[in-house]
Amino acid sequence: MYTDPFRICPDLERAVSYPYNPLHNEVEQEGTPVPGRRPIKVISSILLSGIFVLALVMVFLCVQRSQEPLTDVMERNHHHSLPSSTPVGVSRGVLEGVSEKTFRLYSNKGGVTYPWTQPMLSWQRTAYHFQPEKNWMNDPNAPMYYNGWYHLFYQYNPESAVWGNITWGHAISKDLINWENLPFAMVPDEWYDINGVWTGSATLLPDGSIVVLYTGFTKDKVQVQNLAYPADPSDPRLIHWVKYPGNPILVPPPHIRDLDFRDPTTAWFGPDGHWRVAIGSKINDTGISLVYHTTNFTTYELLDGLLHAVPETGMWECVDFYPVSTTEKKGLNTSDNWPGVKHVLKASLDNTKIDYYALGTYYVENDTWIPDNEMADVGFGLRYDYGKYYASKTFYDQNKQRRVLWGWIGESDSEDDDIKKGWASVQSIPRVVLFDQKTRSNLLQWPVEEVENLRSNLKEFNKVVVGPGTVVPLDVGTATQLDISAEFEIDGKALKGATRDDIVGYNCVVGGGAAGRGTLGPFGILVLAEDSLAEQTPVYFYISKDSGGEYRTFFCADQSRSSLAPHVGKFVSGSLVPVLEGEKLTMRILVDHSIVESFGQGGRTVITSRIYPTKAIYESARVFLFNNATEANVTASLKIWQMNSAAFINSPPPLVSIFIISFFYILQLGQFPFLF
Ligand code: DQQ
Repeated sequence: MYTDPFRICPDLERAVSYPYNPLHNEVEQEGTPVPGRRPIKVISSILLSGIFVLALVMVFLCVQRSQEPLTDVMERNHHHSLPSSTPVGVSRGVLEGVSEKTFRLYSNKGGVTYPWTQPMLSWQRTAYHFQPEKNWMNDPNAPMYYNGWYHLFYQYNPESAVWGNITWGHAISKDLINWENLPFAMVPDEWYDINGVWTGSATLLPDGSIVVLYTGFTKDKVQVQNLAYPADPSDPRLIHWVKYPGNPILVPPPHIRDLDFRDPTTAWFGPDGHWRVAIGSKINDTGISLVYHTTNFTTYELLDGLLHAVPETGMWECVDFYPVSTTEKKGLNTSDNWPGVKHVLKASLDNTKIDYYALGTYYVENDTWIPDNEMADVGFGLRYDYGKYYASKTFYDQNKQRRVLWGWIGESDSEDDDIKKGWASVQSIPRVVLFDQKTRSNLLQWPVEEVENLRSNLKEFNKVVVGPGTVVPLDVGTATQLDISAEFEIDGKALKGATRDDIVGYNCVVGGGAAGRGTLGPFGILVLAEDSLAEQTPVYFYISKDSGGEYRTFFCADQSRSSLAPHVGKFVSGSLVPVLEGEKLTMRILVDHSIVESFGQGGRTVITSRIYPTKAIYESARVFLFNNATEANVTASLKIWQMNSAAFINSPPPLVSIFIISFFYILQLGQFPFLF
């Protein structure tokens, strides 16, 4: 059975002796071959050998493809161009009523903005983040675990590296890290989604069946909600999908504009026997979440009240709503609700392209949600990620009792550059989400444990002292695929002596980045830095005192010197990070070519940086410790692993599948499926 593509190679090793043993034994035991069976044996041997050789070749090709040098993939993509009617650099998505999909800052310059070479662009492609082989991708859709496989669907443009023609791409994985790409799950081919099969979510019903609700953009440019389900639920790979013939199942209600009604959530079940689904919208400039009740997923009742609304936050895209346990370190199913459970409400803000969340209490009797802290309501308070991260979605992984968060990491280079490299966007490393039982005021996000299987060649650095205004190179070899875990202690005398004035009013964005010097920071790690430090991406802490004399710690990432190319996004991002009494300062950084995901204090504050170096690439990329504080010594201990590349294979064509299936059938049962 072709069930686990990532174990193809070990199985091939076993195959060398196993299929031929029974024939050999039969002759040995009985002395002479069985009369009358020789023709079948001959035919089957020839067939088996043929299949074996073909399967070997196909598997080899399949695996080869996944390991194909990226420059070759680039070469193939290089000739790809936009449909002639699609000018480069125009706004994308806004006319259709969704958030801007182009990085506008540098996309309307009318030409390639930097003399990128193919090796430079090839290097940008990630090695262990999920991305399709080519073209445009945005939101993660309907993530789920079903019959042994993790499924990820994603917004995809099969024709180009810019947003448009939105189709559902589909990939499956055994471990959320190594992926097999499958045929498109849904394409825009019905009047109710002909202008785009937009974002949606999956709900696993108690009887094991799956329903998917998604937004379709109709032929008349109206956002409607549609229902879809697997054509063959016994297929764990869920290859074929059926759109419900009665679609659309929801159209915008009278008080909602046609362009402000999208992205249905995973449904949750209430004690009254009704399922609830939330859908994002806005009224004037107030972002809202509508709630519908249903018992059958084909007919719905809109509630008069709203789950929640926040003035001046604009359209809410990709609303997510789920419970978190305040007592246990495990995830909850979306319908779980009992005393002590808190609910997370997340909205992706069309106006700012930021994912905001808040913790609060859900009242199932009237389907409303109230934030714990009104001053930090959705749209004003906590963000999942202070870098490039949008349109995220969680799912409950019943396989490991955890809630897993996916997020779309878009580009911050120009469209011309995306077209040249042939692809745009990646998905973040999936993160486990937990309520922070220590602070009780934020979530913790942490890369799924499976990513640690890619670790190799650990290098440890113990108690390295970094003096004020110095950098210390860390010899880790090639530094473009790393998992870095670091701990920092700051000189206690300097900490005590810090005056309030020289550090007051600090925040990551206006604090001068990693070059702005205070008594107690910044200090941290330079990743993707080349020897002269002309290109570097600092990830760092900065400690300040607030007006009451309390220490406040910031966790920041500075992209301002990340690239010598002028026309790419160079932001300084980050935020406050809670540090409790007795805690050391800790950070974890995943470096994967042009993506750097940084987790401060166990995932209390997270920053994703999308960077485009020109020199700090391949063997020239290095790692340094740095301390730009004026007075404090910092002591750092680090573990740094090289990260292997994940496998990403494309689904073999049907004929190849037959050979491979036959091959594995023979391996497992010792006989050819069609002859005996
Ligand atoms: N992306 C989808 C919409 C969603 C937006 C369209 C968020 O359904 O609102 O590609 O990025």
